[in-house]
Amino acid sequence: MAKLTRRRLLCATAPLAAAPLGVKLALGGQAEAAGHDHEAHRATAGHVETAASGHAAMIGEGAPAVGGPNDLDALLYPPDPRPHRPGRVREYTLVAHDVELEIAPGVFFPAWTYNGTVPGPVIRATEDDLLRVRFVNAGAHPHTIHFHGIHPTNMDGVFEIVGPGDELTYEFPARPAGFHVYHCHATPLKKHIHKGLYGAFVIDPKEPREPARELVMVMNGYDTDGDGENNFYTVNGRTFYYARYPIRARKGELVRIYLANLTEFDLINSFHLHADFFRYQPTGTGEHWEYTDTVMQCQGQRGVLELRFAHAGTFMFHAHQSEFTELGWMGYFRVEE
Ligand SMILES: [Cu+2]
Repeated sequence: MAKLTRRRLLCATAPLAAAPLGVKLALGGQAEAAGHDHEAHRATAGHVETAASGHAAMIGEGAPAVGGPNDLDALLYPPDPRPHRPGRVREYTLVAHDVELEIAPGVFFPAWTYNGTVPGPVIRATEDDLLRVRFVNAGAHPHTIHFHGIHPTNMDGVFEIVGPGDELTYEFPARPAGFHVYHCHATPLKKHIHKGLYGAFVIDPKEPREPARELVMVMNGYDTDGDGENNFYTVNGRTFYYARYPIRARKGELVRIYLANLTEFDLINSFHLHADFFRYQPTGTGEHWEYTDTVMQCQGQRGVLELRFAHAGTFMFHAHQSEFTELGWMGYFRVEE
C-alpha cells in the first residue's frame, strides 16, 4: 500500500477535515488491535468535525484534549523567580523514563521523558546561581542533558553519554540571563529530541524583571507513525489542551510568556495572538524588543513575550502555520476585568 504522508494527506483534504484524518492516520496500525481504539478515534473525529461548524465548538468540552484542568500546571507556571544572591546553589533532579503518553484522545506516543512529561520540567535559576542538576538514566537508551548557555565543555552534555542505569551530575554557574532550553544530545539527535527529551530553562537577570503572571510554552510536534513527519502539534505536550482549559489572566496585568520551539522535522514553528499585541525579546537577552502579534522560531530558538491585555474576553492563540493549528497547536486566554 502506498504510504500516505501527512503532507499528501493535507493536500488532499479540506483544511478542517485534516485533523480527524490525522488522528485516523496516527491510529492506523493500532486500531485493529483493540476495539476501544475505534471508539477513541470516532470520539476524536466527532469533536473535530464539530469544529468545522465554528471555533466556538473548539472551546471547553468541544476541544479534543486529554486530561484534567490542572494536569499541565507544573509545565505552564514556572517556579517563582528569586532575587540575586551570590553563592546560592539551585538543585534539580531529572530522571529519564520511557513512558507511553496520551497526547490526543486515544493517541498514545512512546515517549522518552525527563521526569515523565513532555516537555520535561521547567528549570529556573538566577544568573550566577550555581546550578546542580543530577541526571539519572532510568530509560532503556543512552542519554544526556545538553543545556544552552555558557559552561565548561565537560558539562555540555555532548561527550559524556549516560547509559541506562547510570547517572551524572551537571554543575555550573547559570549564565547568561535569558530564556534557554535543554535537551538530550545523544545520537541520533533528532530521534532523541523528538521522542521528548527537552525542556525550558529560565535564567533570571540579577536586576529582576517586573513582577508578572508568568507562563511557559514549549512548542513541539509528534511523529506518531514513524515517517519522519509530525502528525500532531502542541504547546506543553497535549493537543488543544488550552482550548479545552483556557489560560486565565486579568485585563491590564503584565503577562510574560517564555516561548520555546523544540519541534523536530519542521524547520520553524510560530506563535500568533489574536486581538492584541505583545513585545518580544529574542532569547530573553539584550535591549531589543519587537512589537508584534506573530513571532516565528527555528528549532531551538526561544524568546520572552510580554503584554497587558487591553480588553477582557477570550483570545485565541495558535501557530500561524494553519496546518499546525488544525493538528493540535491552538488555545485560548480567558481574560477577566
Ligand atoms: Cu537521549
